[in-house]
Amino acid sequence: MNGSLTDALQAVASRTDAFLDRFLAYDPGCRAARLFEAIRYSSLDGGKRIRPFVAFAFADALGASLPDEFAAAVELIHCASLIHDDLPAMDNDDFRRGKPANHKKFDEATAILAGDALLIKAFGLLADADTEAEKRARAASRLAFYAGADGMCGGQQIDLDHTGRAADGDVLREQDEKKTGALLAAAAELGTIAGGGSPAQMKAAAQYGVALGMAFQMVDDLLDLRGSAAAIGKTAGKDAAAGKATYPALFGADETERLAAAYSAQAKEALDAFGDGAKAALLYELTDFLLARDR
Ligand code: GRG
Repeated sequence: MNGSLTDALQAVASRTDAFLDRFLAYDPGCRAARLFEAIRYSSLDGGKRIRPFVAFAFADALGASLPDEFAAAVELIHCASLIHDDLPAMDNDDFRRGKPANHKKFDEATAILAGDALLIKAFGLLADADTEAEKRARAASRLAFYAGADGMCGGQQIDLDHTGRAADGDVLREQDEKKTGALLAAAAELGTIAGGGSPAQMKAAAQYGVALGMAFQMVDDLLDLRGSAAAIGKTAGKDAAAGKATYPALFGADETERLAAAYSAQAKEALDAFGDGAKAALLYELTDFLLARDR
């Protein structure tokens, strides 16, 4: 990946879109066409593709290429989580990525199935990835760990359990390390696996992902507080209305900004394990970019 960060992000987004467009092709005449349509609706067109970018960039930092399947698998899990997150039983949001949420465009049962199918497709991709069997198995194992009850699903449970109830900073930290940080850590680890990274680099990749996720979530909270729905692509001001514990509510907006910057710096420190910094330059830049984002 050469050129500026925005060019590199665009390149990964286009590459991921093209790969998923082929991978998710289907016969419109088949009886389950509505399910495929719902799957494509929430997987193509609209995401920033940050997780694929992180996976590609870690492989790149190790001088290796990443199988497209690794990047796509993490992104499909992310897409599945967004579909399920928007359901009435979860976060109950009518909009996502600037358009009606999956269950609004289709229906709840179809949205549940689309999320289910995407999760399964993600692991199918890893099993079939164009790389050595040992790397495929390790990638599947790490993604399962980070997406499941020890990671993202666990974080979502903590979130649900504390909605409308008091939550302190420790609760919020564990919630977001898991809910948002875990999948970014998975992306970083999968890139490191593809690049043949050392155990120390695997650990550093996880630290980068989790710290980036914490900063990301804090910025998300600030955007929810200050942003317009048009800018963030989903309902703004929803956290307060839903009685969610957020960093600005707990610590104030200024302190949340300071904490987000501190996590961002922590993510950069983890990159020391990847040499003098030149090879991981885009990963440094990504931390600043996400800190300053407005959508
Ligand atoms: C289906 C595996 C699975 C899990 C279900 C619903 C759920 C458990 C978890 C939800 C986790 C969740 C929605 C975390 C928030 C993560 C987050 C900050 C999303 C926004 O990410 P962006 O900004 O989105 O990268 P785009 O749209 O750009 O892809």
